[in-house]
Amino acid sequence: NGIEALLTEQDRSLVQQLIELDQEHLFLSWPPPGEKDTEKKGLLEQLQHLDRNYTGGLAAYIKNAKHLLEDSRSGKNAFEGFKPSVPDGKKLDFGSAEFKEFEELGVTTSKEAAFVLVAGGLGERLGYSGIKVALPTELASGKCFLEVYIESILALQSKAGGSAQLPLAIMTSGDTHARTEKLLQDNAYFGMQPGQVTLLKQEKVACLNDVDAHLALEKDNPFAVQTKPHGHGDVHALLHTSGLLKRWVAAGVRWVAFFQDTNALVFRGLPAALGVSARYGYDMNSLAVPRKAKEAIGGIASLQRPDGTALTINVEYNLLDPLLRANGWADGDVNDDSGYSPFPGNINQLVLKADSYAEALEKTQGIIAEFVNPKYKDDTRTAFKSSTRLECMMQDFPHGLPPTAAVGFTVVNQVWAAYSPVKNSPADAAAKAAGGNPSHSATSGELDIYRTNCAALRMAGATIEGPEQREFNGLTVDLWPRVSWSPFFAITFADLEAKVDAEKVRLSKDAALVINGADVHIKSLDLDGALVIDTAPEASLVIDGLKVQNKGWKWQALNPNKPMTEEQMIRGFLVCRREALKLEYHTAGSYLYPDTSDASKESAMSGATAMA
Ligand code: UGB
Repeated sequence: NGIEALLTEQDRSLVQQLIELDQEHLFLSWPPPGEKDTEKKGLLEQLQHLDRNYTGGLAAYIKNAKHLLEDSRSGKNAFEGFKPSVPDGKKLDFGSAEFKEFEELGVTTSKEAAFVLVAGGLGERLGYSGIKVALPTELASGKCFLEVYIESILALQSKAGGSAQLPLAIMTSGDTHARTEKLLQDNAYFGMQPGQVTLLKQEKVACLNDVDAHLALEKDNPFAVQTKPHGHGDVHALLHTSGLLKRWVAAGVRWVAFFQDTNALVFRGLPAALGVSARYGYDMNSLAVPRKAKEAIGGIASLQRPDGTALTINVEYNLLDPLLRANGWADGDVNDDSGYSPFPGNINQLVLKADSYAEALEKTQGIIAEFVNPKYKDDTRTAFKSSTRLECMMQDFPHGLPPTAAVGFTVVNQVWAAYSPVKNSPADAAAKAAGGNPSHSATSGELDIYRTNCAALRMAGATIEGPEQREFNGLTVDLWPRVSWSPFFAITFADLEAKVDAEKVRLSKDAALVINGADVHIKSLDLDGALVIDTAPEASLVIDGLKVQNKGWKWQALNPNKPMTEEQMIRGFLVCRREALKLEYHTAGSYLYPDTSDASKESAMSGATAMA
């Protein structure tokens, strides 16, 4: 039916291969030569594209799929014969002496670190139409996730000193690539050198119609194969096939730190995790959180294989309960006396040792532990409700490591301090909260930043009033004073303690404090209202004896009858900015505020404005 005439040499070999792999159905409905040739060409191009973007090509994809679909059909359990136990790792109290010690070690370690942000997912679950990294982390400063991440890396870079530029790779997808690139370009890469950032775009993979791994054509278009995302595990193959990881290792990178798209607090825990990796030489270290039993995050477990070797790995939440029950944990996935599951919660924030990582990718070509999760029509497990595809998860990387590898975790015991992602829509968040689980919503994501900052200030000795209990989007939440500081001001506890004489700081429960500047020292401050400090990198500001009382900023629940933005809607509040004192110093110099000396009164006062 006209296929011969259309084929290039390359097409010919791919089509031949596909026919040998029992995929003739892709071409059987083609009309005679001369009809629908453009559409036929389109399908051939798409097949070439799918072939190029999977390690080993479509032939390897179909072979892997047949194997995994057979395992799934026969009900083979991926963890069959594995005996779970609670793994070893480091548990740290946020702000403790030990935490600070690891944090400082992590700062030194970060000189040889590269960073990877996985940001290929869209915010469908969240009910947000934009890319998630463009969402504001909190409304006090209005900084978006990507800005906070990049500033955190730059803050670590400037603490490391020298001219080294810490590299950042961002995994995007067809859904997020163009908008991520534009966000970076429109904002001058948030201060990074453009060459410091590499975008790696993940491609979708072909869908499968049945247990024999026949590729699925679109329902309304027989000239297009259905495709779906392959999962965040693609990051490993992309770092390998792009050659980026090898270039990093050659340039002296020793650690690779991974993080997700909407966790503004990740850099509160990541330096300490880098320190733990360096101290214990972990090939893989998961920054983890205490996990509530049955919560929809995976549990990190140590699994003894039938051959006696052990594998420390995340067990996804739907598999943990049956695995535990099959191994003598009569009640399965339940909390222990601490009120949490004994298995630390995986949050996909990983620190990998670069050389063993590169070695593992060389061996596996970056294809690590794929799985398939078809929804079967009935118990015969032969037909699917809808097409499926192979998937992979970044946290499954230990499957690529030798049994001798050192795999550990770093738990920050205070669950709100290092993990509060923005994942769920208001309705889903309310349901999670009702079930006693963290809501992981835009509301909690913002309020946990204030809570963590207030906790850090309190630990340093400040008087922080509050919190006030409020209700937003049906969630009952603690609203702490709205404190936000730039990573350049403080990326570690030691920075905070060096810059704030906390015992002489008091914030009222309604205070809002935004610090946007590196060289700012607060010697004494009494704040009841809003204060915004904005200084250029060359300006040094000391605040001493400042008492602020103004109408401030109010976090107001939304009125459902009034227009609202998507960013406000997913939070359930808006900020009514009534009055603030704004201290702005945009030119080089040393400033004191308030400055009561006659000589500098004029220049100091010119930096301060009351904002309506
Ligand atoms: N992502 C991609 O970059 N590409 C993809 O194809 C898919 C996602 P989700 P998920 O922290 O609570 C994970 O969708 O997969 C990016 C862990 O598996 O937010 O449901 C995406 O942009 C789980 O064990 O999470 O669950 C985002 O940055 C638990 O740790 C990241 O991957 C859970 O996260 C995660 O994607 C959690």
